[in-house]
Amino acid sequence: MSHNVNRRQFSTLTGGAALLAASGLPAVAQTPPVQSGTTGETPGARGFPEGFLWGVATAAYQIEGAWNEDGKGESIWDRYAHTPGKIKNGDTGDVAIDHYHRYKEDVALMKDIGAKAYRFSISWPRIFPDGTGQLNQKGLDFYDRLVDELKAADIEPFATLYHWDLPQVLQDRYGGWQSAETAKAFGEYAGVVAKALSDRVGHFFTINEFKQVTETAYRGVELHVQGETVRLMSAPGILLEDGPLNQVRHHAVLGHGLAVQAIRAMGRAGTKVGPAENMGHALPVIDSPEHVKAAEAATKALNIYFLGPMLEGRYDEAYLTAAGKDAPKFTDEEMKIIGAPVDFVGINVYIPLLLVMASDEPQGYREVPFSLSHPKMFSDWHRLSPESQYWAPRLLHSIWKPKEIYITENGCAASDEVAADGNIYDSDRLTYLRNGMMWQQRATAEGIPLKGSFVWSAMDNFEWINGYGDRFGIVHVDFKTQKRTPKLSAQWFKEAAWRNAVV
Ligand code: PNW
Repeated sequence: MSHNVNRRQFSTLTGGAALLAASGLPAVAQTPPVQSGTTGETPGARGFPEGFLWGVATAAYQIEGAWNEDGKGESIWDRYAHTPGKIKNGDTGDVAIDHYHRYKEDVALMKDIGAKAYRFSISWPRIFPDGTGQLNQKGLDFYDRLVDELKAADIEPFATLYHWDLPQVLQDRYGGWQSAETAKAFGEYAGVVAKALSDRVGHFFTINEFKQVTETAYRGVELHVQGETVRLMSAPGILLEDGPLNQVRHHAVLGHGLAVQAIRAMGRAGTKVGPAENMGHALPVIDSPEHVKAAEAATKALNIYFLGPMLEGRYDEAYLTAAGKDAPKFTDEEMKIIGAPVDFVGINVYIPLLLVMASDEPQGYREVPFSLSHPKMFSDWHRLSPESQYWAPRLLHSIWKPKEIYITENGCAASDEVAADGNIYDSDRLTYLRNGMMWQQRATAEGIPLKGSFVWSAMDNFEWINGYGDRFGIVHVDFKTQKRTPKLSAQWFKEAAWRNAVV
């Protein structure tokens, strides 16, 4: 039986393949052992530039568990998930996938599936249980051990400083991002982490997805997919009017800028820093100059709150005028901080917000509706758009010309049935990733400085308000036993990373 042959062939592969071999998945016999510093053959047109980083990503609250261990303070997500009715099935991140205790096994798994880089996030309340002031050394030690483990496995660490788990004390004391005090505290925390880890961590992301930190957290966001309206809310779950909400947005980009400054001041020389933003982008109906121009205008308009000010150091005049008395209050000095030069821009790419065509209207584009039958992935909100993996970096590049671009998240949830043989044949995720990477490959081939790409996610984890219902991992996690099993998509990832090409 080919199944057995593959297992036998697999066992001849060195080290890294062991876990995949144990899973007994078929059709991987040709997967060479992963050797550091070596690249596979690139099949012509589908190859990526040498050194392209094939990464996987996670975030602290979604994987770590150990929510109150080793001196960690409470975060707004601990509080939110502990509040009845907020999370599907009453799930919490108290244990999550127990990564805090299983990080060695998890790093070994990442090595097995051929990841060259790992984007993880640091839990602020582990480092500063009170938000500021007294450092919790035990919390910092965890990331120290994790980074050492990654370096030993030849996996490049990329650290996100804020992936939504604000120390609850800052929420209680200042109303969280409603106050500039939280932005200042974030800058201090960023400096301390950079000082401690930048001898080994060369890349820091400041804030993950500004929209979720601000709008979804302090207003809630409505999404319309296939005729259904989905309302998303995030911790702390506060409903603000327009003026205060704009101020929250302002404090988030201010926090980013203060963190950039602190990392430059406290980190090792050459440490790179940038945001990880879910960049709103528009797709042109057709790839022709007039429609692409329309997509540029629309994409610029979709980023007036965050990427615009961070990359230009100023707010869009039309935004300020339209907001009137609700416009954010700011100083020139703050705008300089917000616009502090970054080394790269990270973008999480999931869905296009608009489909547009050329227009003579002053705004420069006309919106075209997505049809009701436009396909979607497993998550309600997940409109299918492999081409976004090309258009998002391309539009980012044509509008703001950042030096380097990373796709900090790319992936999808899937139903992930466990087959009779114990494997997870996630054909939809595999197709999703393959097609997405085709489009990313096109971006690199056209000279867009896309340096690497992180699959969301390395492992199944706590999917915020959807709890453990939506699995995004390329490695399956049995949430009862904590057993990890690489899915079919992990084998695809391994082969693609090895070949440095779409396979
Ligand atoms: C991201 N949308 O959130 C987050 O950074 C991750 O923590 C999360 O697990 C992952 O994507 C999957 O949801 C998103 O509405 C939230 O388009 C909302 C959207 C996309 C991503």
